[in-house]
This record gives sequence, C-alpha cells and structure tokens, in this order.
Amino acid sequence: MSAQSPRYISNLTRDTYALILAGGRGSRLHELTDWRAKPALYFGGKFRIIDFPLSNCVNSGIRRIGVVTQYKSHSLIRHIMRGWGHFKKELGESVEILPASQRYSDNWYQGTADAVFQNIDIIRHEIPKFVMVLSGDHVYRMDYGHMLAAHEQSGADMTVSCLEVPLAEAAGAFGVMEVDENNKVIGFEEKPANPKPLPNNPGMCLASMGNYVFNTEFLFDQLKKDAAKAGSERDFGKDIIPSIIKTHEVYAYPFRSTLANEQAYWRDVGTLDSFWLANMELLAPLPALNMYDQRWPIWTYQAQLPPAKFVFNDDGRRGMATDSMVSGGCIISGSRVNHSVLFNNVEVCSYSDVEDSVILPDVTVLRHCKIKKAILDRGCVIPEGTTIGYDHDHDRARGFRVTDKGVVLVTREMLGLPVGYD
Ligand code: ADQ
Ligand code: ADP
Repeated sequence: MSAQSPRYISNLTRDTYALILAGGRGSRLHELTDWRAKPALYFGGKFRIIDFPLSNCVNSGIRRIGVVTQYKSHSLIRHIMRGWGHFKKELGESVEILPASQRYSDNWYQGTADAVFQNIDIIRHEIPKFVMVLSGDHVYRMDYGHMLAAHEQSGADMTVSCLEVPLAEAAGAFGVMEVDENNKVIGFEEKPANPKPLPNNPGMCLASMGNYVFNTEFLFDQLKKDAAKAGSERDFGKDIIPSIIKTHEVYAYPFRSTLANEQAYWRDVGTLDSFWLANMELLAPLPALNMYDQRWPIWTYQAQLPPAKFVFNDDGRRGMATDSMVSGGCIISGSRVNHSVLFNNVEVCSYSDVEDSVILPDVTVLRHCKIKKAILDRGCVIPEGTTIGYDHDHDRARGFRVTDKGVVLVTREMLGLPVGYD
C-alpha cells in the first residue's frame, strides 16, 4: 500500500505486535521500587508508568500487546489485570502478561534480548509483520505509527528511536549512536563513558530510547544467533545492535511530537529526584505533558471512588488545595495543600500543611503535620504532629531517605508500619 493511502499507517499498526519490557530492576528509586517493579510505580495523580507505553500503543492503533514481567511483578500484574483486562480477542485486541516461565531453558530472562527470545513462539502465533520492542520504564507520549512508517519507508531491518541528549547526561546511561545523512546507524556504543558528540551539535549526542521496530523474521533470526553465541549478555544494546549495524539496515528514528501544539515529551523517572520533579512539572498551567489533551488520553485502572472532597472542620477551618492535582477518594479537611500531587484516597486531617509533595494512594496525614518536598509511599499513616522536609538531619535520624536535592522519601517500613498493604 502506498504511503499516500489514508489507511497506510493503520495497516502498519494492525500488522504489529508490541512487546513492552517491564521486568528490569529500578534500583536508583531505592525503597519506592523495593516491592514493585519500576513500570508499576505511580505517576501523575492516578496512573502507573506502564500506562504510558500501553496508552501509546492503544492511541497509535497497536492492539496486540505483550508485557514481559520478571522482578517484583505482583503489583504490576495486578494493575494490568485490573486496568487492561478488557481487551477483546474477538476484535483482534489483547494484552498478555508474559512472566519468565522457563519454557526454553532453566533460566529466568537474562538480558532484554533473552526476554524476547523466550517468547518467540507466542509472538509467532500472532503472525505480525513487525515487532515493536518497547521499554516499560519511561513516561512519554509517542505515536508508534509514525515510527513504523519511517521503518517501512527506509527499508530497514531494524529501527531505533532516538533523542538528542546532553553528553554528560548520556554518559554511562544510554546507548549512543552515530548516523549518516539518511539516518542509517553507522556506529553504536552501549552506555559509553565518553559519548560521541553530534557533528552539528557538539554538546549533544544521539541517545537510544530503548524502543525498537523489527521485521519479525529478521528479529527471530538475530535472537537465535545471539542465543547460540558464547559470552553474549543477551541484551539488545550490548549484543544485538552492535552486531548487526555493519551487516544490516539499522535506522534511527528521531523522536518528535506528532500532535499539533504539543511538545515532544519523554522522561526517565529513574531517580527519586527525577520522579519528584516530573510529577511537580505536571502542576504548571501548561505542562510539557498535557494529560488533559483528549487527542492522546492516558488510560488506566479506574478505581470506583467518590469525588475528592474539601471540608471545613469543627472549628470552621477551611480545607483546601491550591495549585495541585487531587484524585478521587481524597478528603482535605481543615488543612492546606499547596503545589502537590495527591493520588487516590489520601486524607489530610485538620491543622496540617502539605506543600511541594507527591502523595501516593491510601495515605493518611493526621492532625498538625507539616510536610514539604516529600514523597509519601502508598499506605503511609503520618502520625499527629509530624514535621517532614523542614530539618533534613531530623528526617535522616528518623530513617527517612533524603536525596541530594532535598526530596524526602517516607515509606510504611520507615514508619514502622506492618509489612505489605491491607
Ligand atoms: P537500560 O534502560 O539501562 O538501557 P535495561 O535495564 O536493559 O536497559 O532495560 C530496558 C527495559 O527492559 C526496561 O523497561 C526494563 O524494565 C526491561 N528489562 C530489563 N531487563 C529485563 C529482563 N531481564 N526481563 C524483562 N524485562 C527487562 C536501554 C538500552 C539503551 C537505551 C536505554 C534507554 O539498552 O541503549 O539508551 O534503554 O532508556
Ligand atoms: P502497589 O502500591 O505497588 O500496588 P503494594 O503497596 O500493594 O503495591 O505492594 C505490592 C506488593 O508488595 C504487595 O504484594 C504487598 O503485599 C507487597 N509489599 C509491599 N510492601 C512490602 C513489604 N514492606 N514487605 C513485604 N511485602 C511488601
């Protein structure tokens, strides 16, 4: 079908199976990912990180999706089953959860390539023309259809989405590539200490976003070859990409916004500071990620909850939230919340003051608390009269985690509350 046909992109997305990799360890988020995988982490008032790549798939027209899980997957699996379980196989839609199940070997998933290799038969069953391998770790808005079209039109075997990133930020963190004038990848290094600068922009380099399009049979051939190779770490960035750029057609796809008047948005919320900041950024009047834009809705599990409520207490003190996002089931009573993100079912009791904070679901802040620049994990009960974020030595002395940038993380365990939730 020609690129001019109105159904060109929808035919490509229909012929695609997306595999979201959601099994890695997210160690730089410390206690926030002690019990949940990074893709299950809460973000933006009512979502989880995995909702963003999943919504990107649905909004792009890709309706056959596998989510590969491994470490600490309980919270993630529960969320996907509750929130994404309504797809109808009869309509050609499916979201499958693919935990490591040792069908091919005695091993769990080793690298990212092995996580795909161990699911080859499941993907083959779908007979897609293209396989998209997507990272489940990032918050971003991306139309995969445009990447598929670029892939098809270039005649590539594999296409890697990329962004321009400052050298210092990319060093040791991203796969960095070199491309020719047609965006063909001619060099690739996985997490180099000294990334190669862009010829026309020496402070920046071209970083891989960890999102790939493959022609299906090409992918399977490469995975099988890699599996037979001694010493391979079975990873796309470390093994597969460097081994094919000289012999095959690998192209870079420069990530961009495809929505008029919306900027390109991609965040790696891999540290407590970046997690806190990315949530705070959403409070701007016109944030880079506008979740209220109905052209690109973010889907998630919708808990059955009453509306947020703001009430006077017995003394006639007003309960209010300004410059904030407040989710369903919250009650702000006789207290003040400013510039904060409150997830479902948060209760802030009288005479308390919450500022610049991210409060995950089911948290109760009892009376007379003062909280600033904090992340409160799910299910925390903050005892009456607690002050958090005003004296960092005192915060550390109580076992809270204080980051270099002064964000304070408090979890149930740090408060001595019983293990687990409910
Ligand atoms: P990293 O993000 O460091 O680099 P990695 O830790 O391999 O790569 O994670 C990629 C994705 O796969 C994540 O979503 C993670 O959850 C998942 N994952 C990791 N190991 C897994 C396993 N064993 N089983 C299932 N899922 C697993 C990659 C690329 C870089 C690129 C960055 C962009 O290798 O080249 O620059 O992504 O963030
Ligand atoms: P989420 O908010 O991510 O859905 P939960 O707070 O419900 O997660 O916890 C996810 C899983 O981890 C649950 O099975 C829960 O019981 C378990 N869990 C959470 N915290 C702890 C802990 N401190 N020790 C042991 N298990 C825990």
